[in-house]
Amino acid sequence: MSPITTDFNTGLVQAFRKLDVDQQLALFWVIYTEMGESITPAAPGASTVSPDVAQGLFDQVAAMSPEEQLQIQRDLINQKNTAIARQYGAISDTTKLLFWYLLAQGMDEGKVIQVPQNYKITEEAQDLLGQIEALDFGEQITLFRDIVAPMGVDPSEAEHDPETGL
Ligand code: 45D
Repeated sequence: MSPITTDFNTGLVQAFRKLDVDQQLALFWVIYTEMGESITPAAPGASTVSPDVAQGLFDQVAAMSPEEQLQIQRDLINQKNTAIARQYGAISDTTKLLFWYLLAQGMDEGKVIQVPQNYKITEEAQDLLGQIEALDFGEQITLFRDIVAPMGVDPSEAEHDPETGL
């Protein structure tokens, strides 16, 4: 099933994807720091979310070294065919969002590698942040779902990667 991308944010999704991988991660982190408190993981009606699955995936990442944790996140964005990316690709879009939320919380708690203190987002990313801030909460959620949906790889469609053997 292909993700439903609403018209209002197609441009924003594309602009987000055009940033380089580290800028995408850094911007996503800034977004979390600004909206984190308004996210309620136990949101009612979140019928398509599987907390145990998101948690299981998070636990695997949390057990890795900081360098591996960063690599995993870059690989997800780059749709590299790895074991984690295949598990990620098989879960629902809202569960993917929950997984990113858990990662961000893990960063807060010192369980996941953190953004270096002096790391700056580019003017382009800053501009995009301003546009995202101008959306209402519901539109923002839809946008983030559209951003995280295609990350990872669909295990049934991924091409063989000689490097990972998958
Ligand atoms: O060294 O219906 C750099 C649910 C470079 C519930 C780096 C929800 C240099 C159900 C790359 C900067 C809660 C799921 C290092 C709804 C360098 C439901 C590292 C809503 C180390 C609606 C960068 C959920 C790193 C929502 C590690 C709205 C960056 C969730 C990592 C929103 C960034 C989640 C991360 C958001 C950002 C998560 C992990 C905004 C995560 C953001």
